[in-house]
Amino acid sequence: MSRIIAVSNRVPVGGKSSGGLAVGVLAALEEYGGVWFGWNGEIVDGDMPDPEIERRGRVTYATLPLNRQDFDDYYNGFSNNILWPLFHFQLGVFSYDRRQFEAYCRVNALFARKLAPLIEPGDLIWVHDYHLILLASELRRAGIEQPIGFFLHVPFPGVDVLRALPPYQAMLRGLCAYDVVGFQTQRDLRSFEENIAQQDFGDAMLADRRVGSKGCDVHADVFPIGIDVAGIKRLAQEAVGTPPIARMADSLHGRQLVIGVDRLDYSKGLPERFRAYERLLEQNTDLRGELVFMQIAPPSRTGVRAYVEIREELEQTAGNINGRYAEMDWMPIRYLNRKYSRRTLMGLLRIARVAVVTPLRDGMNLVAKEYVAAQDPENPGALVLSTLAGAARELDDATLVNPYDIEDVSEGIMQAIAMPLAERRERHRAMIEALERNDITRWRTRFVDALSGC
Ligand code: ADQ
Repeated sequence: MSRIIAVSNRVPVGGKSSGGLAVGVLAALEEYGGVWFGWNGEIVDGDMPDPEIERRGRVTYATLPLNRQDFDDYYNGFSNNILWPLFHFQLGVFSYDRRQFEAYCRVNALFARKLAPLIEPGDLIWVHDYHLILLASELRRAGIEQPIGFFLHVPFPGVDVLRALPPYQAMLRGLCAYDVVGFQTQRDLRSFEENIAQQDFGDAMLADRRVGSKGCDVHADVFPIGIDVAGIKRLAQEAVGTPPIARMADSLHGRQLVIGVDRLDYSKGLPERFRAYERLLEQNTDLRGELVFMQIAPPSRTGVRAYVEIREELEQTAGNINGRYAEMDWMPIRYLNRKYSRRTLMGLLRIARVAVVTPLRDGMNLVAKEYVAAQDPENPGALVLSTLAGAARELDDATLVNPYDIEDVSEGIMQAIAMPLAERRERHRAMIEALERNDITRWRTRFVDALSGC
């Protein structure tokens, strides 16, 4: 069995992470063992040193700090202020800075140089996400000949959107240097194919899962990320008896819990969601005092202005709604900006009667899947899910809503609250089956099989 060398921008060594990539990669690496290479979250003033190696169970972590300038320009700049909004169709947030692209190229090259000595014959290299699109070409330049695969956790934009990025050709060429390129949904794969076909690479061929043209020959396919269904079920069950979940359940005083769990990010549709909940209370006076909406949103990318702004907006909106509707013994919204252990989070999902997962765009969205897996099959809650999350493809038995349409989201929540037990059970059964068919093991196995077939 080959070793897997997973590479991602950020590696959360032994720490809690509220990011979907980390959850997926860790589950895959723990299963078969391997190396996880990337940034350790620290910032230094001098040059990037060689990676520190630390073994924990089946996973060897090889991590290094980022230089301050690279943190600003490669991480906050090109990755999170240029590629992230572009790939999430948020052109209003997107702005371009050539210096930041240069930093992106520099860090991809540096990562390749630091990683190359750790690679052994027979290894398979699996690169994750939009921060490292240029890594394969840099690794090839460093003499690495082993198969290299890339998985994009976020959506891939269509031709018209991607062309807003001045160096879009360099990014497409970067993707073509991989042996395997994986996407979350068919829609993303199609966008990639269209981009290649309309590129100036020469005549493009799209056949047999090979996307090819003069300058590109790559196995491109859809690998929707899954979850560890049985593990989450177990965690959620165990959590119910623990003090934090028991205290939380007590504090509801028999009211129904509506929950949202997302990194604090403008792509997650949080202001729209808050307003939809407000509309629900506005239009259904009988629900006032009967529901508690808890939104958990740990801050992320606090160095990027758009994230500071969305945080302020949410604090204000939550404050306004509470100010308008709260009673002495009832607070309509509980808004929490912190991380929780996986167990506590799964316990909270289990006791929630409704989950609202309404991103404006999302590659997949693991919280939607985790909510379904955490439910008691005898008395499951209902999921309100954005049609613009990749997860809507597999979870089409959720109550699907357009996240931009506040009325639609508000009606979706209402429908979920009122859903009869028999219908909740039926929908839950269908969704669990979909999750079990395509769990985290299948995601990893299919990708690694495709890579080892190269
Ligand atoms: P994210 O945008 O981070 O992931 P998501 O898929 O929902 O979004 O994953 C978040 C993960 O973090 C979940 O496993 C969740 O349980 C956990 N989490 C969230 N809040 C937390 C908290 N307060 N404390 C602890 N844990 C918390 C990116 C893409 C997604 C894609 C994933 C995986 O943007 O579209 O689904 O990668 O590919």
